[in-house]
Amino acid sequence: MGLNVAQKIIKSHLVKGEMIPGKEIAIRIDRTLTQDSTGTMAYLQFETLGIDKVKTKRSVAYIDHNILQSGPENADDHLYIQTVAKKHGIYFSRPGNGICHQVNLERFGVPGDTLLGSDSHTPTGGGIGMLAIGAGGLDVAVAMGGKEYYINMPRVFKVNLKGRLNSWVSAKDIILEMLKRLTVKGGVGRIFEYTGEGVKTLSVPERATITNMGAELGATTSIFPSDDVVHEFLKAQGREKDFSYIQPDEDALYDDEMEIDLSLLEPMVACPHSPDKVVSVSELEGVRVNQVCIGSCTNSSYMDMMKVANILKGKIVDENVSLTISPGSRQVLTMLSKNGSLALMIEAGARILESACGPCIGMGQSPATNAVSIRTFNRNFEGRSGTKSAKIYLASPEIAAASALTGYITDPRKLGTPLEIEMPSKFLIDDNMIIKSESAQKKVRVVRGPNIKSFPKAKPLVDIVEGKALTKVGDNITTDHIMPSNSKLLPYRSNIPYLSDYCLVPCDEDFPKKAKENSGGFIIAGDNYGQGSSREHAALVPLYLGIKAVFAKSFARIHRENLINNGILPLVFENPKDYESIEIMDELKMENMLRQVENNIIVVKNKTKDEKYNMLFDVTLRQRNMIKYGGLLNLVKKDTE
Ligand code: MIC
Ligand code: SF4
Repeated sequence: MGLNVAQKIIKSHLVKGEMIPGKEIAIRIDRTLTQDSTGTMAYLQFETLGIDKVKTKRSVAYIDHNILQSGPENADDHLYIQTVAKKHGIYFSRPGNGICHQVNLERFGVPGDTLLGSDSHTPTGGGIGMLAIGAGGLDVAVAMGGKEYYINMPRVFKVNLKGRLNSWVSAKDIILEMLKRLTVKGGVGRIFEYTGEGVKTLSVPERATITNMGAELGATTSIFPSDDVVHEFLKAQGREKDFSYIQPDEDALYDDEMEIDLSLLEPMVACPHSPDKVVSVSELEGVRVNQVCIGSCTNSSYMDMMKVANILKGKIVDENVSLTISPGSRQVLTMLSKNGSLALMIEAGARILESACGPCIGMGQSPATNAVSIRTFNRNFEGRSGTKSAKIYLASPEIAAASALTGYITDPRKLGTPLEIEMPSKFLIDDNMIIKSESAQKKVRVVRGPNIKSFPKAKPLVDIVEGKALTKVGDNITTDHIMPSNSKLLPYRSNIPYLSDYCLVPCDEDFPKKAKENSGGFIIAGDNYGQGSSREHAALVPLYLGIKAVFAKSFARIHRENLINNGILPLVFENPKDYESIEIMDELKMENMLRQVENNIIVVKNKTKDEKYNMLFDVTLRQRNMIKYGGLLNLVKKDTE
């Protein structure tokens, strides 16, 4: 039987298990990436494993998120990461070198390899045929230690691309179409594999936009084949030796299938406050825009920036719009400055920001109260920009640039003659901002600033687990709700006690107080709880607050793994109606847990209402053990004893 691309890579990395959808498998991880907002915690966890040198083919630590230095905290974290990286043979991409996913694509990604990254947009690497998966920092730490990564074998979903995009329609519109059809939970347990004649019409950066934002579908990852287009891209990056063809077999089978006719797509926009609220741009024309932000790991490639420069050329940004542009990497920024395109942007009135995440994670450029901001980013969750009342729309660079000029959401097709931008046959290659530590350097002193606190550690399961239902939230709660991140909070990613005062505050202001007063308890949630980022802090902070279990209608993949890795029970209502019965401050109790934990159903008593609920605990043996022994670190230590 023929294999598809995802199955081929999984098969060649399979350490344990069978490739049967839903069954647990373990795969070898070739490469890892971390960024600074999840990295500090990941390296603190890595250090506890007591390993001298990372055991991967290549691990890279990037600095791209926490780049505002309004106090010593971020700079201290950077110094910690830089020194810990040097000590353990990890490459270090210095601040200014670019966004991890963009730099990874340019300089490190290898078709056919596996990559595990402590960032949910790690699947960007699928644009060159890597199996690239986002995970919590602890999973990445363990992979750096040479241990396999466990997932349930995903269903591989074939997305057959037909035809080619019309002028002014862009790769962003393909992924917005996917989100429109499948929603933010449509990808849970799936890998999206793009095939068909339309694939060869898409460049690597276009493919990477699609695989990047596949994270918003909740997918395990997304992947394109490695073909001549990838070959040309790697050649232009001076990395031809990293290339190999990876194509699906002719008789490859898929678990699901859909088709997108590229020629039928229109420019589209995702409306506030969810990436799946997608409408055609024509429905929004005339909406006044106050801010336009171009960049992020979704749309900051050289090709995207060149489109923007050409749209802005010789024009001036509308007087009511603030336009910011963050090129994705130093490579992109240098090329733009050398070929004069940067000048075109500056002349048009753009505010050029550092090559980093910037406004995407609320690190500056929060919009005005009630403002409308149109962004080329991938997430528009309420409050993520730093302004709760702001309305964030997501769109292609073409729509963003056109709207910056007119001051209204604008259909780029009105700009007239289509752009013709050539993919460079040679990118500018300069890796001087990457500190290449090839071997362990035991003598390096790891510098730990005063803001770096130890992280909470889970405890083994006890027989009676009880407490109050501290809060009850609705569907699609994001990790940005559970553990908000913005310029004020990101500096404290290595200080869990500090962060604990902000946990779930966007949903329930009193949650931290209630958790502290009651020595912990439970969270009651709707569908797709924990969607969005990979931040382990959304589990570590609840652990610190004494949260013992989350009762939800369903969970997002990475967050569920993070909960289990930290010994918190992710329980799913067998009967979703029970969600309605539980009220805030009801007293809940689970008895005989040392026995119950072996079952797929755990019985919960509501002492206040004298009711019982069946909660599904559908996990693998290994996950059961993590809950029993108190999380992944304890399990790994037990395994190596
Ligand atoms: C995000 O886009 O939400 C982030 C910030 O990159 C996160 C990581 C984090 O919270 O540090 C992600 O996507 O995983
Ligand atoms: Fe950075 Fe935004 Fe990409 Fe997250 S989504 S990695 S914050 S650019």
